[in-house]
Amino acid sequence: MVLGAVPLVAVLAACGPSEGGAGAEEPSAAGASASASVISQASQDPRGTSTASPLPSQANEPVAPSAIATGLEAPWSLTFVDGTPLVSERDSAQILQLDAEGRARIVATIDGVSPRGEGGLLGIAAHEGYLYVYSTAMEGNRIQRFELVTSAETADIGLAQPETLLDGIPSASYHNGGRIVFGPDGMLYATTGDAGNTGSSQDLNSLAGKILRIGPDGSVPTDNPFPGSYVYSYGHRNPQGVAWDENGTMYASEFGQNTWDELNVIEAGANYGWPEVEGIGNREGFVDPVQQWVTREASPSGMTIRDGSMWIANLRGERLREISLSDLASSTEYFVGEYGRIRDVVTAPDGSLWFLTNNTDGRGSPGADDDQVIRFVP
Ligand SMILES: [Ca+2]
Repeated sequence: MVLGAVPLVAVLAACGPSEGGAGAEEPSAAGASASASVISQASQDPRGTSTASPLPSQANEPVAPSAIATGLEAPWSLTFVDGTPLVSERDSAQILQLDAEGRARIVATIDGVSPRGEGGLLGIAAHEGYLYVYSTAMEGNRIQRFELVTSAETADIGLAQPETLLDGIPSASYHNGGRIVFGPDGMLYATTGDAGNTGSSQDLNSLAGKILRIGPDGSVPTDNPFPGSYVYSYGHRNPQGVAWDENGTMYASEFGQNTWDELNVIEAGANYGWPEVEGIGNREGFVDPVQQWVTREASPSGMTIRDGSMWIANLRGERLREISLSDLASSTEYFVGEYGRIRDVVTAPDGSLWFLTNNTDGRGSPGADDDQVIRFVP
């Protein structure tokens, strides 16, 4: 564990453009990712620190996008601990704490992470004094929690010893799911991918291709839809975003294969169709998505709900998408092609939206400041 503050180093010589092959979280992407080097005007410091001003106390008025931090490597997930942002990096397996000047301090490197392809250190979620972590280990994907230890003097955040809550979730180079979010019911929800074995998604005895519901201590909740099982919903291919509205309705984003990416309303015990159906299929026994997109314009990952709308980050589609909760069948697009690939979007404690670019994940064309954390108020 490194305790000193370290400035972020811009990724100047990262990998060039490459595309996922068939079976990747995104389909073979001919023509994808045309321009990924447009950099926010707010981030000109060559050391990678940002000129973003301290956060305002409210976020009622629109604020143009500005970089909170730059020079991250394949950042995957963002969460706040008492207002302090933490970011996970997929391949370095590091948890980073961002300060108001955009500098990143290494909170911890998660032991036993085995990055390969789309696997590595993926989702993080802070909840009641713990940081929950989803990562790919040699033996599969796992969910661990670490007690958060914050220095009273420096406000530096640290992690205590890991407690493994669930392991052996099928993993592969492709389709690891990986988003973990606490629901309004106080339970931890985790998205898992089919790990390249499409038959797993319909197999209720497999944890692959599912949305799981887990007690904060790793127990199986007694009111889960399938007694004794973590499985909450099934028939998923590679879901990577979940969110709830004020009424407790749950939504999830999902990567399709070659044709349709999906937005689903998630109900306990329901079957979302994969691999029998991709997108809207009108087939009995399968719940159809409430909205679908062609994969080149989507590849949806993290999502959040703010002020009556959901916001979804899109990788190959290189855009944020806003969907009004009052009209789930239509959407509005933002920043198309401006920042490149986008992996996650969250609502900050002040009501602003923060998103993570993902041009260094092996499929993008990173600019000098990539990858970035961008803040704005719509
Ligand atoms: Ca489906």
